[in-house]
Amino acid sequence: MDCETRTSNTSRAPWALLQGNRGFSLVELIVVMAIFLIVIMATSDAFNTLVSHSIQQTKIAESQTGGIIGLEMMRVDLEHAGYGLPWSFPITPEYTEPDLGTGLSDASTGGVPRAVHTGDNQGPAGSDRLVIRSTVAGMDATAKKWTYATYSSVGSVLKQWDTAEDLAAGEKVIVVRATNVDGVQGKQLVMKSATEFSTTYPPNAAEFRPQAQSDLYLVYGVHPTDTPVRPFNRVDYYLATPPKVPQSCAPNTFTLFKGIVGHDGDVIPYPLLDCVADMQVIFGVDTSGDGEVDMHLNEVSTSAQEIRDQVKEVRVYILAQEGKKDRSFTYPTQKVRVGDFDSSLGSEFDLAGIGADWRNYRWRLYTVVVNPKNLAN
Ligand SMILES: [Ca+2]
Ligand SMILES: [Ca+2]
Repeated sequence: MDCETRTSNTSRAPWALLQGNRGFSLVELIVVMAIFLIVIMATSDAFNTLVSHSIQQTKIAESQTGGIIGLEMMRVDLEHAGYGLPWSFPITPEYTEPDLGTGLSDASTGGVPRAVHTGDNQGPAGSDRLVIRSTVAGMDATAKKWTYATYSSVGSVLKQWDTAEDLAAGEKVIVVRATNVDGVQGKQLVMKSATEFSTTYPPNAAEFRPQAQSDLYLVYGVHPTDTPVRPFNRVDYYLATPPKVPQSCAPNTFTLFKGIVGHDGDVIPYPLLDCVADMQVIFGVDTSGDGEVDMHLNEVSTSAQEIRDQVKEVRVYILAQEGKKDRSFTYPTQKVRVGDFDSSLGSEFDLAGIGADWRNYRWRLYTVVVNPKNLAN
């Protein structure tokens, strides 16, 4: 009995069901297929929306340089901001920087060089001037070279890469001593005197050689021939009226320049983009020390160390004309936000300042967004 009951119990449910259903009718099949189709379409729609949203968000975070090489150069210089800069001096050096705007020279105080900052709204039409310091901020190959020296009882040992990247005899270098005190890293400039803060490769003078087994001296190329007048290189990005204004540019626009601040006292300007109405810089800073940006500012602190510790993001906004004047075209808005986040950041550019025909130009906002990786290295 037990056995029979069990058999009937186990057999009844599935068998009964199967016996009752000989198959699906065509109508049922169509209905089921229709439901499947709707479900697939709904999920793929949702999926597409998700994908396009995430692509948009990535784009927002990325730079929009429109393939303009000059803006790529700016991005690269910003990425290298701070590279090779000394963080401290054993004695106050006497170095020089030309006066290119209020508060833009670190030499006036013999100060530790700031990696990146701006002359906020100091340029033409209230534009910003962007200042970048590093050893690589130059156009020549020397500025991209570096090596390190370790102690030896018979003189220092200089690392050779055995490539074209090796520093050559006669190139001008600075030497920075890497320090680590209680786990806190530092980079102190090696100096002979207040005015002798650089040397010629190879750095064989006793003052520029490691003094002990534990010493690690970093050697950075600065200039191929000129004795550096400051222990770093510097480039500025700024708007100015070029010697010959392109005819197609709207009135009251400027050219974006990269200016290499030379060691001979000259600034060599390289034009990057014509017909620019405004350039604004915004900094994303981490004031709480958790690595995440918690504040955006028009200008950063005057302390080199705070800049090194807190600047996590540099955003540059450039409003420029695209193409020629077009009588048949009407630009929709008179005021353009050259900035982000809130109205106090960047500028609200009034195109009416360009002239009566501002509507007949196509205005485009370019953005360069960089997370500088060399500030604290
Ligand atoms: Ca500004
Ligand atoms: Ca934070």
